Amino acid sequence: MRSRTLTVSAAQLGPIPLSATRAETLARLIKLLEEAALEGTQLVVFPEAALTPFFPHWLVRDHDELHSYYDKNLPGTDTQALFDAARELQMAFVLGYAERAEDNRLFNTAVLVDENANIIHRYRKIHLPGFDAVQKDAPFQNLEKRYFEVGNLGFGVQSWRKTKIGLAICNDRRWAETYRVLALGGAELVCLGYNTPASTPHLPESDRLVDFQNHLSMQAGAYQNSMWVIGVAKAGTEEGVSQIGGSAINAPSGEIVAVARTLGDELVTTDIDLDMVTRYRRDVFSFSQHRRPEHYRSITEPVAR
Ligand code: CDV
Repeated sequence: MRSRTLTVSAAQLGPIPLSATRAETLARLIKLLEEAALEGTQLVVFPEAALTPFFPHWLVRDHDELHSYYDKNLPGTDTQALFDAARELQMAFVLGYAERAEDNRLFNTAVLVDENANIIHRYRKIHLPGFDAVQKDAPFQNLEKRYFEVGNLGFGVQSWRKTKIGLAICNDRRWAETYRVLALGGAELVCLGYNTPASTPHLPESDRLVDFQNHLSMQAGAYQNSMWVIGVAKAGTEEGVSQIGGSAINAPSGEIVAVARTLGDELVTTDIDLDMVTRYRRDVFSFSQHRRPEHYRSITEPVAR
């Protein structure tokens, strides 16, 4: 029997400066789609907030400026070209962006768009890091809790080309629950984007570990849940904040099979064998045979000695 394979690309982006027009940013994304098409890619994954600079890194005082970072209609007049290019190339993609929902609520969102440019799945970020209030003396802010609501769609799974796909966004990748809930929903491939500063103002001891912890989270999630995980960075120095790269395609074995080498726009392409998910789930990670949720409880009282 032929194994199920997909050709996938992580489309890492370098920084998006405040001075960039939407047309300039879109041209970069379309160029990556075109490169991916030459490599025979079927699914391209773009980072978190791929249409704008990562504005939670500073306090935006001006109301109009703040609201210019959110997109209400997708595709809208200034994103249509990306959807048209993808349809032309018959390429599916995952795109992270700041969403103003129908009811004007604000979310950090990712969508899965099929090769005919139809949005077939939407995820709104659940684990929002950072603060609601400005942190005085911090070299940069993380105001995600100020600018976004906690996602209200749960961790859904969508079938596309016989593959069950789940989405997550940035900080979600550090939480075991993200992968486990998606795996319990049947996800075989998790696509996520991130904007991760190279330093952590409130935990400087972790600065030397930022790249390691990025890969550790995704490799562990992939292995412990027998899934493919594609993690894609917005990298480089954006408006004074240095962000890590390291976009990686992680196998159900926990291995990184392809990784970005730069901090700029870079395409990382590989074939992924989806039957590897089935093989791992039949063996060491057969949830039905070996997982024992009925025995999982916290011991809240100290054990008498
Ligand atoms: N955009 C993010 O969610 N970034 C967080 C940082 C702030 C720690 C991350 O987990 O990478």
